[in-house]
Amino acid sequence: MRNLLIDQIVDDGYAVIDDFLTPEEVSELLEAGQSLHKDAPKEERRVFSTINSKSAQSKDRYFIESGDKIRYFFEEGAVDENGDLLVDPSVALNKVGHALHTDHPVFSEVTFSNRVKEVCWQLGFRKPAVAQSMYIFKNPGVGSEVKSHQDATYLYSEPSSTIGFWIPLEDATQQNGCLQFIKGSHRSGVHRRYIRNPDQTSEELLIYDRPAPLYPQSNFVPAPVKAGSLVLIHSQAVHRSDANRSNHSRHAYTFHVIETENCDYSKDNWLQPAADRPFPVLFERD
Ligand SMILES: O=C(O)CCC(=O)C(=O)O
Repeated sequence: MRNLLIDQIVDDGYAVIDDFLTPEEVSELLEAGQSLHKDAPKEERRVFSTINSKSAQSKDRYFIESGDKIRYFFEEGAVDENGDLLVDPSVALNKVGHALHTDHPVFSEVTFSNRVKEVCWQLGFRKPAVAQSMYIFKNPGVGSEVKSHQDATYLYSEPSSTIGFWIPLEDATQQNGCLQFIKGSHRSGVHRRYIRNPDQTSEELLIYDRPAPLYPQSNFVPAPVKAGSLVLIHSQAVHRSDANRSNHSRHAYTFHVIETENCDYSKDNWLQPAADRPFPVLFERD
């Protein structure tokens, strides 16, 4: 029997499942996400930007140590040079990561749900594990662009196995910055990697191994989706999202699943499991 989900990912590099979450689940996750800012730091606010290398997280231990914690990254336009907020705290965050799937009960429940396991099963995973999770805000006014990238740049494995699960909690439209893809780009290899800097004397903890490739905007197709849909993203699919130019927020919950059987997750990746906290496994196939 043909597996339509796999066919779509093989053809396009991504697939959409409508109505993956119930409206009640969407509301619960949205409410949890909207509350996250209450625990954000009130000083030493860290900015997350995929655009401006001056404020790049690569120089920041706060980012590299966030793999097994809940940490808060602000929008560049939300914080002044003294670290003071320029906008209301409820709309100031860019994202929260990278262990909501283990450390926050609401996000944990959906990540380890039978529905997610079923999708991983359908995709042919043998021993899938969740490497990281993020709540992405893209609030109106400050929600910034996410530059073109492949997830394999950050979560490289051999063979290529990572699948991104991206769930909008509000309708994602072209106006508020839905995902955009270069269809078929997942068949073009990994274009660059973001690795732990082998030069221990450098102040930069993380570096790109090559300059960013140029992807013409005309190659991208938008993927507007309703709240509660699931977008599955092949690790080599080139994707991006625009800044939010609407009056509506575009919150999303996302996590990444890797194969842990007969697959090498690179030791150079920025995200490494702590010695006492391996990436949690969803199931093991006999
Ligand atoms: O939410 C977005 O706008 C971008 C998310 C994304 O590209 C990712 O998680 O890899």
